[in-house]
Amino acid sequence: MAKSSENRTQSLNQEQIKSFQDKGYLVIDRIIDSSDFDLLISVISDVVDQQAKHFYEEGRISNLCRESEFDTRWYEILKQFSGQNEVYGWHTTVCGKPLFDLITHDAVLDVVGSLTNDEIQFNGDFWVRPKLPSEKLTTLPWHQDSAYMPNTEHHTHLSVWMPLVDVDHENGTLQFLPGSHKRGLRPHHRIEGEAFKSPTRDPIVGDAEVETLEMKVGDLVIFNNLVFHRSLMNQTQSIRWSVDFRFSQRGTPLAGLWHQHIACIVRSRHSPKTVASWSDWQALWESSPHKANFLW
Ligand SMILES: O=C(O)CCC(=O)C(=O)O
Repeated sequence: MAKSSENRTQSLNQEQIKSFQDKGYLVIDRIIDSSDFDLLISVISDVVDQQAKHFYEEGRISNLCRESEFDTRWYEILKQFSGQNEVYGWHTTVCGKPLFDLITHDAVLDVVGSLTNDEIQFNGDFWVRPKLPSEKLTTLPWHQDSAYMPNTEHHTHLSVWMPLVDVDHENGTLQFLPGSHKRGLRPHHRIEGEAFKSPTRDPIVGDAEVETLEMKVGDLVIFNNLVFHRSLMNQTQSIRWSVDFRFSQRGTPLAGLWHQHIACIVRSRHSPKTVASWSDWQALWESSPHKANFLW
């Protein structure tokens, strides 16, 4: 993928690094040119198109909604038969070079590299999330990522989350509790009927500040595995699409993570020859259990 020359690819400055360390997350505005998402959006749109044709052939829908926009089509298709997302995130269906090009985008790696000494492993985890209007499945409770990723709490794991449409309080953006990572991993438990584990105790202590992110396409938020965050209900009539992936410093243990088979080095100043190309990663993907295990 041609990485737009207009991207302000740059390392984080000291102030940004300190803010990340203090708050556990950092938002960076306009770091990626919105056109750099075009190929991934095209992959997603193809999946939507294939699904629409499938539902049409099954007689479940009468309108393929071909004229609809990216941020409404999937919803308009599902609405015709009161359908819903079967999964909280798309994985196998969106895996390909456009996704890998975003994971290894210079601007993304410059940010991650500023926090990992420029020795970066992609830990294999990635999701494209279509958050539908009023959908419970994709509305995540307060959580720390380490509560969902066994044995990760003693190392830093970094999530990069990018909206594919502008996000705000109305359409299901993320909220963060600044500084909440400093208290370590809190106990989480599963509640009957809920897809995601929740903290056993409310993480909002006293009048703790909650930050609600407002982000445009091209902005990025990076957060660590211990900061409390959640994603709000989408109260609009369009879809909140986003993409996220996870990284850590080279050498950080990944044993036990379900996606460790597709982890790879994506930047290294010390051992540049170990950096995976698209074809290296494709080979890992092809021989991993993921292709067979994920319906989406
Ligand atoms: O995208 C979302 O709605 C939730 C993302 C999230 O909570 C996470 O990546 O940990």
